[in-house]
This record gives sequence, C-alpha cells and structure tokens, in this order.
Amino acid sequence: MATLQYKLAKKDSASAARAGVITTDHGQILTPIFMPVGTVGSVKAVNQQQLEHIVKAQIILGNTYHLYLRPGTNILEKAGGLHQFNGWHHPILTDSGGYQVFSLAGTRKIKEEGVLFQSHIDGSRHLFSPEKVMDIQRSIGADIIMAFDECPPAGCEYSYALKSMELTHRWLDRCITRLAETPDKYGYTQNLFPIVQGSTYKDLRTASAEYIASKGAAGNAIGGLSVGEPEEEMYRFTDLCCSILPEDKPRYLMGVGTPWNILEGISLGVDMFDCVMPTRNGRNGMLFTTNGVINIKNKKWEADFSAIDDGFSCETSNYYSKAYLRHLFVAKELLAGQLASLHNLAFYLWLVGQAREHILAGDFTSWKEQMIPRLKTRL
Ligand code: PRF
Repeated sequence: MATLQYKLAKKDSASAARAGVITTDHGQILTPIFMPVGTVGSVKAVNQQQLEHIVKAQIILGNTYHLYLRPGTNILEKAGGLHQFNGWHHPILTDSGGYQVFSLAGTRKIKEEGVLFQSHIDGSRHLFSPEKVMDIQRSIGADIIMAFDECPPAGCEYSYALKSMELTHRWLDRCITRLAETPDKYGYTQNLFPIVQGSTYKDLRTASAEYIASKGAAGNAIGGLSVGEPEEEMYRFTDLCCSILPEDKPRYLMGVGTPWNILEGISLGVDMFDCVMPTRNGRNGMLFTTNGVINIKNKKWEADFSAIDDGFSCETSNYYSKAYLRHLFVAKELLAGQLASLHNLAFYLWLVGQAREHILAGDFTSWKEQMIPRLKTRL
C-alpha cells in the first residue's frame, strides 16, 4: 500500500526534541515512542491484549534471528506473516539479526558474503547474508525492517571499526538491491531502515551517518551504541548522528535504554527506542517508577501496602501493592514476572507519552531536567 510517512508536529525550542506522527499500513505511531521487545514474536510474560490496553504499546519489536530459528519462515508464511500469527495487528519492527548473531550465536565467522553462525538452540549451522536477511524479513512481514549490519564491540580498534563500517555500508547496498527485487508478500508496504555504525570514532560516525542519510530511506537508525561505552559518549555520538540524519524522517536509537537515557535521547532528536530492560530487569524484580528505581525483592517492601506506583494511571501499577508484588517474587509465583513487566512497560510508555505532551506544550527541557534526578533515585 503506502510507504511509511513521518509528520513533524512540533519542535522543542530549547533542545532537538520533536513530537511527530509515523503512519504505517498497520496504523499510526505517536513519537517519541518506546517499542516493547518481543524477540520471538511475544513480549515476555505480557499478552497482546495487555500490550494494547494496559501498556498502551503502539509498535512492538521482533527479531529475525529468533523467528528464523523458531518457528521458521515456513510457518510464518503459512500463517500469513507475524501479525496474523501472533494477533498483534498494529505496527511491528524486526531487527535484522545483525546484532543477535554477534551477541547470542555460538561460533561465528564474518565474511564479505555474510555471517556463518551456529544456532544457540541446537548448534545447527546457518549463513546470514544481506539477501537472506531481507528474504526472512519479507516472510515475517514487519512494517519496519532493519538492514543487516555489524555492531562492533565497544572500544574496538580504529582499523576494525573502519573495516566494519565499510562492510555494513556494502551490506546495506545489497539489502536495498534485494528488497527492490522482491515484492511485499502480504499486501502492505515494508520499510527498510538503514543503520549508522562507526563505533566511537567521530570521523567514522560522521561518514556513516552521511552515507546512511544519502540513501533516502523512510527512516534511519543509530546502532553500535549502548554496548558498554560511557553514557556521555553514547549521548555525544547520538547527538552527532542526529545532527546529520535527515529531519524529515524518524530516527531510531537501537537498544536504548534506561528511562533517563530515553529522555536524553529524545532531547537529542531521537524518535524511537527499544530495550529489553523493562521486561528483563522487571522479571528480576527491578521496577522503574515515577519516584525512582526499586528492587522489589528487598525486605524493606515486605509490609509496604502502597501502590506499586501511584504516580501515573495504570491498572496494574495502581491496583497492586509493593508488599504483594514482593511476596509474589519471594514465592516465585509466575504472576510476579508478569506484573513487573506490565508495570515497567506501562511506565516506559507513560514516560514517552509525557515527553511528547511536554514537547507539544513547549516545556520539554525544564520537565526533563526535573524528571531525570527523580527517575535515577534508588528507593
Ligand atoms: N544493530 C542492530 N541491532 C541492535 C544494535 C545494533 O547496533 C544495538 C546496539 N545498541 C541494539 N540492537 N541491528
């Protein structure tokens, strides 16, 4: 049907923050936005009705690497794509596997052709090339699909970062060619987002952002950050990339981050974020709240019958007490991980929603400055 559109609604006067609207064939996304991670086509411990009505998610993420290994493209095609398979009929974005192959797979070998790797599930051998990854993402059928990239480790040598960036650029060209040769499978448009790399080298980041911008894609991503470098560096390179990537297209900062990372990212001009933190840390008992960070397993919450977080309106957070959630964690009840994930995701979506409201109202920067110390407080 139609290529993804980005409409700028308002720019902040004191920062690079902006509010906008992304339109896809599966509906609109109000930006800035956080995208819950549903690696295997499921946001862990949270079902699709909860995602829609409690979390108020607008778009979720899936992973090419995981969905290719399980259930496989054959089943996804038979289902009519991931939206039909998992019953999430709003926008979906899939990461390309470029990152997961490096962080999860067993032995792997990077070549010009692509990456040879062994499955973390059964040890079977596979090759991911740009062409293969585009074909898999065609079968999955996400609205936004990511280019196949290499994310070099933090602190890598300049010579490695340069070679890796050049390889990512050549892979991008192959992704673009392959996508042009293969039609959409399910009657709606899939949009390729290229990814800026270049590690923490200013000239490489600049060259990469310029190369990515020159492709005229419907949206652009910043990869290779939040991989272990200091936070200040992450902000500095995000700022640099945002200053080069086009203003009239959405910008996506991959795998970021904490609530305060997200507010800083928004102030630098980022529109889209994803991270496993609210769900993964939630399952371990870490809660992000309007008053700060809580380890709900701590004994200090044993008899605290106040709501998990009464700082915003959420069915889950306002309905259950800290003492009850702590009890669920101590008793190792399944509901513990579910309530913690629901709370954290609802909180992240509330936070980006608030950021949008404050950008529209014209007081984003002062709001952000008073929020960040609160969000970082350890309760
Ligand atoms: N590339 C891809 N996915 C990613 C990253 C990347 O660099 C990151 C880095 N923070 C997270 N997810 N393809």
